Amino acid sequence: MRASRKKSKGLKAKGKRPSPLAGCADSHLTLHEEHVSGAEGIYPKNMLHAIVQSYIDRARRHSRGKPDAIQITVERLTQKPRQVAALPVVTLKCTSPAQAESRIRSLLAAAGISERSLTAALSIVRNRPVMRGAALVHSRSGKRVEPDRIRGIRASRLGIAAAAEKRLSRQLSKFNINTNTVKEALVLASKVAEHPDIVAELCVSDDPHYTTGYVATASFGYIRIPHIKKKKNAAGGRVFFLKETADTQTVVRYLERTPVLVSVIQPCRGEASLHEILDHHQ
Ligand code: PML
Repeated sequence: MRASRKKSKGLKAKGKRPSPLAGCADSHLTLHEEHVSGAEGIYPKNMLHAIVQSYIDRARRHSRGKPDAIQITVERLTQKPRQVAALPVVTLKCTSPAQAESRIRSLLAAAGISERSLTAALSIVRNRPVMRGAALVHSRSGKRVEPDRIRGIRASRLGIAAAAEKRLSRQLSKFNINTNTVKEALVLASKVAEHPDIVAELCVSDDPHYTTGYVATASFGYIRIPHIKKKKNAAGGRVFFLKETADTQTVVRYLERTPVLVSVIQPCRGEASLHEILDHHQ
């Protein structure tokens, strides 16, 4: 599901022109539209009607406001989804964007990401316009290798099995974080981390009111980072760090085309300090 809205006339009234990149990042958007919300999943055929209805309801009551258009695409999978486990979830103790940056540096360095790659990634998630998809950055050289820097890579064909979602909801409820935003980000991060050539992911939401981001790796799990940015900041994005030896096309095909279904849930923890997370990992 993709919901979009015509851009407000405010831009014109102030004599501003939209950035030549704004709105082009999503292939479904024109220069005059902006993204409101999006979601996807993998479901059995008999749930189709209920799911389409629930996506329409979600699109109509998103915190970013009412959409002018809701597009829903239904696709039959021709390949059985690969079943994977969700990454374990933990929330890093963090009280400010400055602390978040220093902790992200420590976590990503421990995951094998070089200073140069980290600098490239931070500039991607802080700059405007926001890419709709993710950037691919080599984990040592910091080289960007996504084929289209405006569109980026859209991790797609992913979902969570109904029983696993119930278990996940129960776990997340213990820590008051049982929301679609957390569950969907976790499903995406779990698909991404499953690829042997992806070393880590950094994500900052571009929602100006959502200030929790995450770092995810196969071995650390899904580490939520509160206060990753200041409120009202609409910058954000995703960076997938690749091994230098990765074949970019193969990774992109996996991310965009291979169906992956989360069917196992690992234990979730509450808050932990950086040291607890690093020690837990050893
Ligand atoms: C997004 O999809 O916009 C990013 C969501 C990040 C969720 C982080 C969390 O709260 O776990």
